[in-house]
Amino acid sequence: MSEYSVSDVAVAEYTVPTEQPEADGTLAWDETVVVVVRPRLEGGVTGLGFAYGSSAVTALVRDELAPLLHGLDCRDTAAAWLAMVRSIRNLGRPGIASMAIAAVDIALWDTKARAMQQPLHRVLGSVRDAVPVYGSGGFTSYSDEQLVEQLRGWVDAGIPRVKMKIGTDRGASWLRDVERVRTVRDALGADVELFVDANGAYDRKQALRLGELFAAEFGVTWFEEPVTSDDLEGLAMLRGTLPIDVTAGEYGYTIEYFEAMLAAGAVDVLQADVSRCAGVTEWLRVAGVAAAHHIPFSAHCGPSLHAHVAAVPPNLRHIEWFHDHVRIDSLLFEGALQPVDGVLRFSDRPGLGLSLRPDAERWRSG
Ligand code: SMN
Ligand code: MG
Repeated sequence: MSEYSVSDVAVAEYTVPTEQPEADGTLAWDETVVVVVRPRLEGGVTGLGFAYGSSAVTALVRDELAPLLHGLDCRDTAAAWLAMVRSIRNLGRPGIASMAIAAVDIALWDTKARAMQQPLHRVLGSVRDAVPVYGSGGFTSYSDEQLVEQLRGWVDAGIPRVKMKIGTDRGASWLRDVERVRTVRDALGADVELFVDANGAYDRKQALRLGELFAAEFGVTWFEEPVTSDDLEGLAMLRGTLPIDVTAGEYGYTIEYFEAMLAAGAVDVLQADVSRCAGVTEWLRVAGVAAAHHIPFSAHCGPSLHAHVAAVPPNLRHIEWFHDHVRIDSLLFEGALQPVDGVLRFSDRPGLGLSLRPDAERWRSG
């Protein structure tokens, strides 16, 4: 045992209701579950990492993964990651298991950096000292006034790119989508980069027609999940036809998933979520696979989880400043970075730089 050996792992679950019911094209929700993992070392250092998910993720972390860490050297993140992946073989890697591993892996990387008294991006070895963000929200459940107010708020705060949800009613209310995109473009002016996210709501030809319209009429430059991410052929057809970035990847949990998406020529920009694809360890590998295909890389949601790791890949384009997660960061943690002039710059705080707020207990759910 050494000062770097894990002596204990605290696991806690927090459930934070949304301010109002939210929806995109294919899902509605009114809360977010956050699973917080805090490894403590023999030398007294305590780290913090987390992932989003459900009580099933909490149970898997607490009952199956945390026990694997006892006595492990926190610097051996690759060994810990491998042990966790091997342990969940019969549970299946995608989905809950990958999210649970992510929470632990992120926490271990944070703990390692804290033990070294370094910000995580220093331990990882960054290529940039600032990471661009794009504002993301614009839920289909919003009124036009709420939609414009939210997106304009990010632009007024110096963020020159914003994303809104389309695909209303699983694509059935596409005329409403057109009017909402028109309303946003008219309100924000021509200089703002406007992204849209259909969450897989459209069929191929519908996505083709709407993508051409959004590009020609409203200067949309990013079309996320125009069809389901499972339709690699459809994504590749749209990518080959539309004059705007076709993007996907948020439902990638394994490196093989991302390679299949890239090999199919399905995206112009690959997205990956460190809280889903089994943590920092795998997210960086995925960035390398995207680079091998000469494809830009974008971090999905979780801005405080991605800030430091996003400093590393040369092919990184931006981080998603996702409304729900920005709000949760402010309610549960101290130390979350705030964008200035559309970028996140690092503090000298060790690790991810986060600490649990004393009043976070009000959201405790497990
Ligand atoms: C999204 C992310 C998280 C929750 C709901 C929807 C969306 C996005 O796909 O990319 O922001
Ligand atoms: Mg999305």
